[in-house]
Amino acid sequence: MYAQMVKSEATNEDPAKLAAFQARIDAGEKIEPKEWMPEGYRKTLIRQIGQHAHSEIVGQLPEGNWITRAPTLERKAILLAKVQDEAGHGLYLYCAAETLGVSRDELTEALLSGKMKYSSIFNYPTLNWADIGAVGWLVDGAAIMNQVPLQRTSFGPYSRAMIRICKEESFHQRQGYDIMMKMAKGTPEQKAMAQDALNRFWYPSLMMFGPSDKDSVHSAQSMAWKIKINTNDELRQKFVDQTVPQAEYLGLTIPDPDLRWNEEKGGYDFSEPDWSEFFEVIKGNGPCNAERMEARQKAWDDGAWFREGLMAHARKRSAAKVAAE
Ligand code: BYC
Repeated sequence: MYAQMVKSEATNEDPAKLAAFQARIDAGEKIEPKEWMPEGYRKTLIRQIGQHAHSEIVGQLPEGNWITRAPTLERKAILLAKVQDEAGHGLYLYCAAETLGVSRDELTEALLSGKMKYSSIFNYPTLNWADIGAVGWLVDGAAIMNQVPLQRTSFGPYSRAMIRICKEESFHQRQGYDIMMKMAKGTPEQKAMAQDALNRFWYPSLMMFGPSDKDSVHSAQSMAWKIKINTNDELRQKFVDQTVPQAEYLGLTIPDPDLRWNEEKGGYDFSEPDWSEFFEVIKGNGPCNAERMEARQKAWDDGAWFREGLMAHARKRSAAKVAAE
C-alpha cells in the first residue's frame, strides 16, 4: 500500500526534476536536507530512519533487563555502556529524521500508536545471561552487516550518523562474542546455555534483514534511490557466511540441519526462517510486543513533567528576552 502511495505521488512531480535528482543519485552525490527531493524519497527515509531510531531505543529493553544481574562488575559496566550507546544511536537517528521535516514527538507518537514499526528482533525475550552474549554476537552482528553499507546511503545526515554508529556497533558485537567465548569454553552447563541461546536467536537474527527479496516491497525503489545499498537476501547470505565459522570456533552448532557449504556459490546454503512467524511478530503478535510497547509508553508518560518543564523554561527565557529588548 505504501509503495502504491509513493508511486502515485511521484507521478505529480516534475519529470525533469525527478530525472535530475536520479542523475545526482547515480553520480554518487549525497542529498542534503534543504535540497529538492521527491516526496517518496523523503517519506521512505522518514519510514526507514524512524524505524531504525525506534529499534535502537526499544533495543535497549532486552539488554537493560540484565544490567542489574550481570555476573561481574566489569560485565555490568560494559553492558551499561553498550545500552547507553544504543540510546545515543536512537538520538542521532531521530535528529537525522528531523532534518526531513518530522519531529521526534511525531515519530514517538507513531511508534506508540502502532503506526511505525521497530525491528522484529526486540520482540524476543532475553531469558538468561547467555542471551546477552547471543544478542551482542548475533543481533549486533546482523545490525553491522546491514549498517556498514548504509554508511554510503544517499541521504547525507543518515550516512554520517551511520559512520559513528558502526564504530560503536563493532565494539558491541565483540563484547557479545566475548561473553559467548567465556560461556562456550566454560562448564558443560555454561556451554549448554550458550548453545540454547544460539538456538533461540539464530532464526530471529536472520529475520532482521527483512523478508526475502521476492516479498520485499520497498527494496527496488529504495535501491534505485541508494537509500538501501543491498537487498535483504544479499545481506542475510553475508551474515550466515560470516557467522558460521564464528560458531565453529565457539564449538557451537547452528540450529539448521540443512546448513552446508556450497562450493559453486562460494557461500552456505541454509534454511529460511519461518516467515509466517516474522509477519506475526511485525503485526504485533510476537512474544514481547505488548511488554515493549508498555515500557515505551510508560517512559513517555513518566517524562511528561520534564518535557513540560523544558518548554516552560524556554517560554520564560524568550519572554525575558523580549522584555529586555
Ligand atoms: N522488523 O520492503 P521491506 C540495532 C518491514 S537495531 C520489523 O524489505 P525495507 C540494534 C518493513 O519495514 C536494527 N519490520 O522493507 C539496536 C516493511 O514494512 P512497512 C535496526 C521489518 O525497509 C539495539 C515490510 O517489512 N536496523 O541495530 O526495504 C541493540 C517489508 O519489508 C523488518 C535498521 O532499522 C524487521 N526486521 O527493508 C542492538 C536498519 N524487516 O514499513 C542492535 C535500517 C522488514 O512498509 N533499515 N520489515 O510497514 C533497513 O535497512 C530496512 O528498513 C530493512 C527492511 C532491511 C530492515
